[in-house]
Amino acid sequence: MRVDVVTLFPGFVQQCTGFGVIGRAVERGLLDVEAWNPRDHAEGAYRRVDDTVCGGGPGMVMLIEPLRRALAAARQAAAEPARVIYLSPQGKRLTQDKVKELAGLPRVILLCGRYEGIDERLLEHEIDEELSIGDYVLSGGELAAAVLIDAVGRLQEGALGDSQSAEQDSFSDGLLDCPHYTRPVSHEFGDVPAVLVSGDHAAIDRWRRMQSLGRTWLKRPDLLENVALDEQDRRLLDEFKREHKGQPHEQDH
Ligand code: 4GT
Repeated sequence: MRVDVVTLFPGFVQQCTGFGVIGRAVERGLLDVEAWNPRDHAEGAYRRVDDTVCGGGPGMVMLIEPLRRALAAARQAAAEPARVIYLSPQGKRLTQDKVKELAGLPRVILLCGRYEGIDERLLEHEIDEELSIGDYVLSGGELAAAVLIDAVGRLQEGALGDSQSAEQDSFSDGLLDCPHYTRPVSHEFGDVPAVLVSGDHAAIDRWRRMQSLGRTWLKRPDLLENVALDEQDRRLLDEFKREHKGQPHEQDH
């Protein structure tokens, strides 16, 4: 998959994709991340990319033309059609379902805003989709772009060492992940749950499913409204709730 990022800080985006799973995906050619700087497409000795807000008020707004030309250069750099995405707090929330959809595309172009944002007319003419990574304000779209690249990059075929690890992620089936343990089995902080060292794989699968259901019920009950639980799931969740009775809740709801 190819990701082009239109940003005033190309170095920031490149640095963000140099480590761990994503760094390896880039090295293996599973993911190609290219950055385009609107300043390289700006005019005049000062290469202006912004101007004052029409109507008055504080801050600056990114100019149409440098962005338009940077976007055109990015589009022309590869043959595949690209979905153009603007990252902003006004966008639809990025979810794992959306991440899966984007990970299946050959190409996306991410537009990063700075200052007060981008002239609305450029967005109306050039943007296919507007996405937000959450209900908070950042000083620029670059971190949001890096989040999106990480989330879609790790889903590229061959990016994760264990082919199963993406399917076991939180949210991949609409539920939170189960707890994980490693050695030592016995520790001052407590023991690893006995079932996990029992060698009984069916029992381990059941326990993990029960923990996923139970933790989702405890920590993110809103997620449970959007998953269809079968008979077995309902039994496991009921069992979790029974065992959980009397224990302190980790979060109020
Ligand atoms: C938040 C998000 C984002 C910003 C988000 C335009 C100028 C937007 C600064 C930019 N803040 N971008 N993508 N929650 N700030 O996704």
